[in-house]
Amino acid sequence: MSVLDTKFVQGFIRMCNDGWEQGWHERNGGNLSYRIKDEEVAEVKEFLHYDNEWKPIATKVPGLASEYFLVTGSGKYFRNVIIDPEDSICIIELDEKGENYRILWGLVNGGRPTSELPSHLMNHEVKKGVTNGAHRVIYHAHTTNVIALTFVLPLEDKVFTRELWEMATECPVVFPSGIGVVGWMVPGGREIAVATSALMKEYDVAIWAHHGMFCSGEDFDLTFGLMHTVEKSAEILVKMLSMRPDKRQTISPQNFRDLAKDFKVTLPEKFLYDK
Ligand code: 2HA
Ligand code: ZN
Repeated sequence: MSVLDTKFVQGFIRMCNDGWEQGWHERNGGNLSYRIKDEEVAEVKEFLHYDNEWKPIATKVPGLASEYFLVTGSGKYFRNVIIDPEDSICIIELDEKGENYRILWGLVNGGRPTSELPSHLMNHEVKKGVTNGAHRVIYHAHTTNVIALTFVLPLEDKVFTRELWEMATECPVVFPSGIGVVGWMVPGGREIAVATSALMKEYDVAIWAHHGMFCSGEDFDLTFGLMHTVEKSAEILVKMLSMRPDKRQTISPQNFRDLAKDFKVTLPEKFLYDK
């Protein structure tokens, strides 16, 4: 038994590789984090090293005090995670104030957790709160078609949500609360983390204009599936807009209401506006 043999670490590695194979992780693009369950911490505890120094997170996440996370490393390539996970990913622990972290395992050749750690942790803090602890995965990817759309659609939650819902019938069932959009901001810091985590109170998906996407979910399957569904919908929209600028026919607001009834989801009326 080792850290790498555990189911949660295997699931994390597989998700990194799945994202790489989708083409969402050029060079060191994208990052992934998982809030580890207590029983999973117990499984790996004997392999953790508690002698590394505490480092500032650059934001405060008191709601995550003393929690453990599995995260990708800053500057590491998703492409390499599957062949050398111990070099590419790490387990960190937060202090009892949620202001500092220390590395307990991984990044054996040095390095630090993802440059987007403030965004990941602030999103985790919000999602842990609003889902009663159910959400555990935060995923950032450079999804090509969603990025392309941020150059041509207005950067408004209601436009991205509605247009992406219209591109595939299952979309409103997969992301019924909709999608938030952050205008262009400098990545890597607290400011973009504050903006993103504010959207995560309402949505499971946040788009960073001209950069990529953040998704939140309960487990690796749901979170990868969410990213995949939104990006596939964006691909259909890009293809559609490439054929002609308007739609000859589409899914109507009433169609969405009928779907919501049968599939037992709540679709906020603010997205079902007349165009
Ligand atoms: O390079 O994706 O947003 C990692 C990133 C930064
Ligand atoms: Zn990025």
